[in-house]
Amino acid sequence: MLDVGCAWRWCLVCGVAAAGVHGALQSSVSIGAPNPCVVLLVEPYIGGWRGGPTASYFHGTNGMISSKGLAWVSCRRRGMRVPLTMETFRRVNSRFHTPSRRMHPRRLFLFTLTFSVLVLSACAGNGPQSAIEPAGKMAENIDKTWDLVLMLATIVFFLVEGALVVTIWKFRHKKGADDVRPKQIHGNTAVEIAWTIIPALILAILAVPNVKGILEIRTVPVGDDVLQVQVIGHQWWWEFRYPDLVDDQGNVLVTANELYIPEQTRVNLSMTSADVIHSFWVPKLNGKRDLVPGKTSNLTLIADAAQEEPFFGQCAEFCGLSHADMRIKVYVKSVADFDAWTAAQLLPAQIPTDPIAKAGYDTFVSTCAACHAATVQTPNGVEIIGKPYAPNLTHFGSRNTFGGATFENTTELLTQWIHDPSSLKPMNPDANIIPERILGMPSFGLTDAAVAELVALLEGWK
Ligand code: HEC
Ligand SMILES: [Cu+2]
Repeated sequence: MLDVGCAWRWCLVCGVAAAGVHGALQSSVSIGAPNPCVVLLVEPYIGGWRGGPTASYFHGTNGMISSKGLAWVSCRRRGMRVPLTMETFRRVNSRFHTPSRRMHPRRLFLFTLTFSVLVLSACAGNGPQSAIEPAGKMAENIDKTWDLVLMLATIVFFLVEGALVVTIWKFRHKKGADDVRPKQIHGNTAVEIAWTIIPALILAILAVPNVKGILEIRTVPVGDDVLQVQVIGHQWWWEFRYPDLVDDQGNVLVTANELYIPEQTRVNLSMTSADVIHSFWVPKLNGKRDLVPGKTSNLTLIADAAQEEPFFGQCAEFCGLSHADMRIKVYVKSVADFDAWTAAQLLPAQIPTDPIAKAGYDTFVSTCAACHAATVQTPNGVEIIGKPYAPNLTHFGSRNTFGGATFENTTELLTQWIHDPSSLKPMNPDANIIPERILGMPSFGLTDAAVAELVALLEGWK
């Protein structure tokens, strides 16, 4: 709807954020009992306009100044409420700014700095995880709702801030009018009804696309053309299983952290967790949805078009130590490329003939298979070696990243990982009490040679 480019929209985001700050400020004043700290906090904010307007600001917002001209300010420090006269108020006021109307240089500098940072943020390059640049039908749905909210919020913002600025200017302190108090409008029924009804109407309008969108997002897609993917959240990596993509033995395609999907296809993610609550979030493709142990939740992805670069995402529900390193990459492929990827992933890994990699395979079976599984072509046929408590390594060499899609899959980083995984990613391997509940990969104190053998094995398992 508001198709005028990202930068313009970011300016408005800043504006809305400013409105939020203003709202917080105003409500801290109008809760009725600001303590002196709040008064001091408000002071620099409107200090440029001196005592009179400050007082009228208090008047206008909460009618705190009684008809006898007393303001009641609760003073926490003394544990009692003390009356504050207009006189005291002015004295407090005058301590915080010079008599001049001009802004204090330091305040002006801070104001300019903050404003410039906000404006310049509009020039930032497009973020890989930006929800306002949707690349799929579900995310577009959310983006449209956001546009509507933004538009209404912008109108409200300019109306409210405009009224505020006009009031502050029109009713500012005038020379020689020290004893004149502004007219009190507290308790005006018509005004109070109006500002109750207007927000209710705005929220009612917003509820329509919101509820519609939520229902659409929650609908589980059905049909033969739907690609089914099981997503299992683990501390701190993602397991992806494709129940309908199986090899000749019926072994399901399993991978980790990097999700491959075909373009323009409805993909149904059936999600659960092996341990704590996680949340799957790839902003350009859809909103976030929690993965709850013992429950299944669904999320639909429909990507517009294949592209070389993956879509970025991450766990969006705090899940412990390495939550920040629990990321996702979604690769959207053409249907043909996806089929080729599927066929390659369903092939078993080979036992290497090269002696170095073969030595690595022996270590894999003796040590690593306690947690990791791989589908291997053995002399007895295709077998699944190992346990499924950690990422499946059958085609580890074909992954671009590892460790929760956080580290580039380079020889150097893989070597460091196998030597001492916790040196790359914070984990709790000491808390691995039962095999089903793994909180990180331990360091096995392997020799440099043994690590190099394992690297040769894993890089060969494309
Ligand atoms: C006690 C269980 C356990 C054992 C034994 C174990 N690992 Fe791991 N490994 C893990 C866990 C858990 C992860 C996932 C860590 C994360 O990303 O949070 C992991 C991740 C990995 C990864 C990255 C996979 C990816 O795609 O993200 C590699 C590679 C790896 N391990 C190699 C090995 C090798 C080689 C051995 C044997 C020397 C081994 N592991 C033994 C638990 C184990
Ligand atoms: Cu998580």
